Parts: sequence; C-alpha cells; structure tokens
Amino acid sequence: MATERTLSILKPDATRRNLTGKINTLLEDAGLRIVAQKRIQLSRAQAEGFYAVHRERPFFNDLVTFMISGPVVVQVLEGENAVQKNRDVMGATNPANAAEGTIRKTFAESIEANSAHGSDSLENAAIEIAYFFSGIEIVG
Ligand code: IDP
Ligand code: MG
Repeated sequence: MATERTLSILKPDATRRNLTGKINTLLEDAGLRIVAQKRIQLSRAQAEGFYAVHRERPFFNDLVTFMISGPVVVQVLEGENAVQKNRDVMGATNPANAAEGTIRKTFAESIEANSAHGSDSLENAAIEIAYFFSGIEIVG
C-alpha cells in the first residue's frame, strides 16, 4: 500500500461542541498524520463549490447552509492507504449505521451534522486538497 494524502473537514457541529481535539486523537490513533490544518469560515460560494458534485441532491441547500453555520477545520491527512483509512475512522454517513468507535458513531448529531468529511477517492482527494491548500502549507 502506498502513502496517500486525503482531505478531512471537521464540520461546524464539531467545532461548535469543541470536539476537534477528540476527533484529531481518533485520526492520529488510527495512524493518520495531520500534515496541514487550518480553521476557516466558509462562504456560501466556497461551500457550494466544494460540494458541487452534490448540486442535484435534495439535501444540497441544507448541507451548504449547515457547512457555513460556523467554522470548520480543514486538514490534510497523510498515511498508508489514507483515503480509505479516513473513511473507516469516520464511519458511515448516517451515524445510525456507523460502527462503534468511529467518529460519526461517537460524535455525529445527524446524517447531515455528521462531524467529519473525508475524500472518497485518491483522485477527489487531490482535487479537494488543492481547493483549500497550497503546496507550501502542507508539511509532511
Ligand atoms: P459522505 O460525507 O459520507 O461521503 P456524501 O454522500 O458524500 O457522504 O454526502 C455528503 C454530505 O452530505 C454528508 O456527509 C452529509 O453531511 C450530507 N448528507 C448526505 N446524505 C444526506 C441526507 O440524506 N440528508 C441530509 N444530509 C445528507
Ligand atoms: Mg462524500
């Protein structure tokens, strides 16, 4: 398996409840290294751009409104098989279906306010990382 990088976002429900440290501990304990991180307030246009692939989904407007309801922490995670590993640590989209010990099972409030985002493929990871970070902000 190759060393990969993936984009993670700690969502507004997580920053609001002061959970970023606890979530980072789960990520780091799984072997993922936080090689870039910043706390930002997304604009509506920025959130719409990030989630453009979901534009036709019925929950798109609600999702964007949620994602701009407070600050987020955007991160680049690095490690062996990082894309899938982060998906595993996050758990299923709906916390009701997420496995014990996962971020979403432990912390998510709902299918929408589910505490974390993780890229779903290596190709999308590269696109999503470039959306938020320049090369010199990532220190492996
Ligand atoms: P993922 O985050 O597990 O990859 P996606 O299907 O890519 O899930 O959906 C992106 C985000 O949209 C989810 O993390 C969640 O916040 C929100 N979302 C997904 N499905 C629903 C839904 O059925 N209702 C409300 N929000 C949803
Ligand atoms: Mg997704």
